[in-house]
Amino acid sequence: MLKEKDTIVAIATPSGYGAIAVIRMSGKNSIKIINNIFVSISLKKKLSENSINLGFIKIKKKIIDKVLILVFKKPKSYTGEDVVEISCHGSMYIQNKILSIIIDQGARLANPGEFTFRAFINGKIDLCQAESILDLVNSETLFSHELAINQMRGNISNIIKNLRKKIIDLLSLIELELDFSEENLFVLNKREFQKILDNIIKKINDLIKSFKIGNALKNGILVSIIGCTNVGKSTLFNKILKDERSIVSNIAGTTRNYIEENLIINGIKFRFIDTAGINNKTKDYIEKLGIKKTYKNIKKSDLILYVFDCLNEEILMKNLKSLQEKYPKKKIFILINKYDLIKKKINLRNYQDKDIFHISAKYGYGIKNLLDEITFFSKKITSLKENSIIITQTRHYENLKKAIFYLYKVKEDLEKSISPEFLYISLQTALECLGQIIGEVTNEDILSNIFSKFCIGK
Ligand SMILES: Nc1nc2c(ncn2[C@@H]2O[C@H](COP(=O)(O)OP(=O)(O)OP(=O)(O)O)[C@@H](O)[C@H]2O)c(=O)[nH]1
Ligand SMILES: [Mg+2]
Repeated sequence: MLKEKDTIVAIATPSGYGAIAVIRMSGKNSIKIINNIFVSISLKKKLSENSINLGFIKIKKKIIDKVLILVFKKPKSYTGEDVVEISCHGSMYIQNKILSIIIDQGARLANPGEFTFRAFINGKIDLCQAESILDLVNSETLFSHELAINQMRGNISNIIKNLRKKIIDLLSLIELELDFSEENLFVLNKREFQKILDNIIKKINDLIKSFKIGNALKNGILVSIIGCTNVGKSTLFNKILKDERSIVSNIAGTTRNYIEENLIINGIKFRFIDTAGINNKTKDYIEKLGIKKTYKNIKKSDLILYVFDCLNEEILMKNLKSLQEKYPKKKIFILINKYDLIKKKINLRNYQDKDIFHISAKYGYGIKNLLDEITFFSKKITSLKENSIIITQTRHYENLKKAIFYLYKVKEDLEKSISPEFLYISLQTALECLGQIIGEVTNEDILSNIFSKFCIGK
C-alpha cells in the first residue's frame, strides 16, 4: 500500500452494466497515459489542466469508446496527485478494455481504498475523514448519512485537534514546573492545570457517551421480540417486515435460531430480531441453545418487545419481574397479542399504560400504533442537542476510552502530588490515543485495517 510512486487505476463504479461507468487513475503518469490513448474531438494535442474533454479512447487506430475525460492537476484533486477520470459507456467489455489498455501503459490496478489512502498520505484528509467517506458510501438512512457528512466535514477531527491542543498546554505547564521548581510541584498553577484537565475529561466523556447513540443510528436500533413459545412472536415479526420471513406454526418451539432483519422507518434504521420462545422446561438440546441466544440478544438490545398471549396477571408479573431483575435498565414494551381472541384490556401494577400494547399480530390490529411508539422511543434515545458531536466508529470509541483512562490517572496522581514526570507520561499516552483517531499517530496495521474495508476504486 505504501508504494506511492505507482500510477494506479480502477473502475470506480459498481461492477456490471450501467449507462456509464467511471474509471479513475491517480499518480504521476496519469496525464501522460491519457494523452497516449485519448483523441480529443477538437483534435487538441494535449489535455489541459483541470479540464473536461470529450473525445475517443483509441488504441492502434481502433476506437474503443466515446468518452468524457476529467483532468485534475495535483494538488487540486481527490488524492492530491494528478488524477484522471474517464466516464465511458457502461458495457463490461468497454470498461475492462479501457482498464487493460491503461495497465498496458504502465499503471497498476489499485488496492481497496488506495485512492482515499493517498488522499490521507498527501494530507488532503485526516484518518477520521477517510473513515467518514466509507460511511458515506455505505449510508442507508437519513441519520447515518448526516453523521457521515458531519464527520467528513471535519467536526470530529476539529474537536479532537482541540483536545490535543489542550493536552499539549498541560504538558507545557508541567515542563515549566520542571524547569522552575523541583520540589514544590504545582505551587504556581495546580488550579489552572486541574481546570483544563477537568474540561478535557468532560469533553471526552461526552464523546464516549455519544457512541451509544452514534452506533444505534449507524448500525440500527436493535429491537428483540421475545416471549414464551407460541405467543405469536414470529407472526408479529413477519407483520412488521410485511414479509413471511419467519416460520409460523401452532407447534411450540417453532423458532429455534434467532432471525434478524433490517427495516428503515422514518429515516431510522432498525434491526428486528425474532427469537426462540423462552421455555425453561424444555429438554430439547437445540431449543436450549436457541434460548441461550435469546438471552444474548436481550442483553444487546435497545428495546424489548415482550409478547404474551394471555391476561393472567400473575404470569405476566412473574415473567416481567424476572426479566427486569436480569436486565434492570432495559426498556420493555409489553405486548398482549391475540387480542382478537382475548378481547379484554389489562392494566398492570407498576407498568405505565403507554408501555402496554394490545395487538393482534395475525390480523394487524394495533401494529401501526406499536411502530409509531417504537419510532418515538428511538427518537428519544437518539435525540441530540443541536450541533452535538457524535462518535460512530468503534476505533474512535476505543481510543477515547484509553485516553480517558490515562487522564483519570493524571487526575489521581495530581491529587496524590505524585512526581510530575509520571503525569507527563500519562498525558503523553492520552495525547497519542487522540492522535490515533485523526491519524497523527498511526502504524501500518491500523491503516491497512481501515483502508482494506474500502472497495477498489474508492
Ligand atoms: N388468533 C390469533 N392467533 C395468532 C396471533 N398471532 C399468532 N397467532 C397464532 O399463534 C400460533 C403461534 O404463532 P408463532 O408466530 O409461530 O408463535 P411464536 O411465538 O413465534 O412461537 P415459537 O417460535 O414456537 O416460540 C400460530 O398458530 C399463529 O397463527 C393473533 O394475533 N391472533
Ligand atoms: Mg417463532
